[in-house]
This record gives sequence, structure tokens and C-alpha cells, in this order.
Amino acid sequence: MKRLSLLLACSAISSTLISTPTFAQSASQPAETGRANAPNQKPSFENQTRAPQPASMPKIATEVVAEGLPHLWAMEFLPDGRMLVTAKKGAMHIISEEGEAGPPITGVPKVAFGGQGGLLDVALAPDYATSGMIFFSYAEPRDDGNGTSVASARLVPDDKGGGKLENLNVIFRQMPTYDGNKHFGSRLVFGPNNELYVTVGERSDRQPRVQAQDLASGLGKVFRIDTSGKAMPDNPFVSTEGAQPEIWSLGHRNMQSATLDGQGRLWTIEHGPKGGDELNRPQAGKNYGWPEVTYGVEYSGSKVGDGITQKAQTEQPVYYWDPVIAPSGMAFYDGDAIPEWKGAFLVGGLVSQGVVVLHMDGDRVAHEERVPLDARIRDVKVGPDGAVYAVTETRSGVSTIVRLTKA
Ligand SMILES: [Ca+2]
Repeated sequence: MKRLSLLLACSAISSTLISTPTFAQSASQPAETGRANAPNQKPSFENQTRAPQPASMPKIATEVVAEGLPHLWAMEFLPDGRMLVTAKKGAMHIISEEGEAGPPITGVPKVAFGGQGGLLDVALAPDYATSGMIFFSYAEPRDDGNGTSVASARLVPDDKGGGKLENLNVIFRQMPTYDGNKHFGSRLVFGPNNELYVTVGERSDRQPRVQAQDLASGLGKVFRIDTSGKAMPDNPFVSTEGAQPEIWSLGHRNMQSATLDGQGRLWTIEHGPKGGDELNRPQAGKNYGWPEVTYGVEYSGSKVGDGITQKAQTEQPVYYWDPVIAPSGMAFYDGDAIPEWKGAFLVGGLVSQGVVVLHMDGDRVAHEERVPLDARIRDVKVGPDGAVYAVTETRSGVSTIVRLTKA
């Protein structure tokens, strides 16, 4: 009888689900109802894609708190409640509590602006309140191309709403250099032991992208370094001949989302191929498959490699999206202002034009909720007030910051 009632419950919504494999466990409809790009690919466990929406979803009110900003890439809250933002063209600004951008902070190094390149993520050092140290990533112009680099500096705010960077140090360079303008990643996330996770891309083109599987290459990896840029001594490949010791995990495509969960563990979301964005919890030394094992298809519609979605010695994504959301920033919600979201991941969607809320059950996704915002979302952060702040962008290069609260 149970099985029959599930079938009946699903038949009402089946017209929108014909193109995707589903496990008929819940009568709730998934948020995603669009046609899959790889309709014949099967998830390897329940709720690995198109998880049902939660039974009750909060009504969300939005308010623009800053507008007319340059094209932003990342945002962090400073301890005094103001926001520190990176502008993709190569500037940093402090946004006042009234929503006004201060003058550009001086001392930002030159970035390779163009395509997906520019000034990328920023993270405050765990001891920022006393040290003033920040870390940021950027597409670095180099002699024979460019690559993602990470710098540290001391942020010295002034009394005019601006400031300067002092003691600038480029602490890490993704190698090899490549002459392209795509798939730089990146996100910077500090772990609980002062270790810095750096997520990058594999530079997209067919020739470099296979290096995501190569431990001698820094393309398509998560790195784990100390604040001076050195490999953490307990990294998985420090004793492997020829491997880059900074590598934490391999087989990634282009990770533009990363955050810690409530237990201090790293989670990432990468831009996949067409129909292959994926959520992972990267673990030491593990291989996440790209470009040999993946969901989705090439942009041309042809299969990626041999079209394999599962393989021994590679990790299945915790979750994947087909069609893609095009993930940007990501945050773990531990606030009280929106109780329904407690313990969920909040993910910005460039293509899905809103915030994706992933409700977890242990290390699996139980429910996926969408908050449409009618704008490409470039970053998502939880504010000191427990509200959620989303950075929007337009193709023409203007950003706003929107505050999400429970209506
Ligand atoms: Ca993968």
C-alpha cells in the first residue's frame, strides 16, 4: 500500500519530471523542474540530485542594502559590522553600514582582469581582530600567462572609509601557469587549526584540464596551506614523490564555492560541465573524478570522456545539479534569524539567479529549497545579525548587496 500511495502521489507531478531519474520517496516536488541535459544518467543514491523541497519553507523578505557598486566577486563582514568587498577589476572597498562604498583600498596588486579572471575571494585571518591580516586570491598576470595566486596583507583602514594594504606577500601560486582566461576558481576558507584551504580550477581547456588528475600539477585541486603558504605537514601527499605537497584533494573542475560546516569540515561546490555542478566534502587525498568521471555533458552536448558517472577510486558527489545552478559563494547557516535554515548550506546561483538552500541530513542532502532573486548571485554570507546577504552582479558589471530576512 505504501508503494502504491507513493506512486499515486508522484503521478500528479510526473509531467514535469519525465526527463530525470528520481527515487520516488517523497511527495514533495523538487525545486528543479527543468529538463535534464543528461537524462539517461542515474544518480547513485537517493537525493543525490533533485532532492524534494522541504515541507515548510520560510517566506523571505529582501531589501537592497547597497547598490551602484562595481562588479563585486566576494564579500566578508569586518568585526565592526562593515563589509569588505573585492571588485573583480582589481579593487577592494569597505562598505559602510549605510551602504556606501569607500574609496579603493590602496596596495592591491595588479590582477589579470578578463574572462573569469580578476580579483577573486577574500578571507579574514582567524586572528584578524588583533592582526588585521587578510588573505585574498586573484588571477595573477605572469610572464607566460596567468594563474591563481594567494596573497596576504595587513588591512589598515583610514578614517575616510578607505584604507591601505601593508606587508603584501604573495604566499602561494597555483602552478603551472597557463595562458587562458577561464577556471581560476577560487575560494579561501580557514579551517579550525588555522589551515587555509584554497580552491582553484583546472583552466577549462582540454589540454590543461586533464591535469586535474595529475599530482604534479596544481590544476583542479584543493590546497591546504599555512599562513605563510607552506604545505600543512600532515597533508596527504607530502611524502609522495613528484606530488605537490600543498594538495589536499584532486579531480576537481572549477570550485567557486567553499565553506566550513558546523563541525569545521570543508565543503565545496564546483562548476561542472553542462548538467554537472556538484557538492563535495573534500577529504584528504581523495579523487573527485574530473574529467574522467562526472555527471553532465560537454557544452556541445557530447559526452565527457567516456561518459562515466561512477568509478572505483573516485568519490561520488554528495549532490549534483542538472541543469546547473552555476554556483558562486556558499555559507553555512548557523544563525537564529531564519530558524528553518539552521544547519543548511546557502549557495549563490549565477544561472539559477537566487539562493539555493541545501537542508542536510548528516552528510547527505535531504531537501533543496530555492529563493529566487531575479539576479545572478556572486556571493552569499551570513551577517552578524543572522540575516543572509547576497551579492548580485550583472553582465555589464554592476553589483548590489541584498539582505534576506524572514518576512
Ligand atoms: Ca566529481
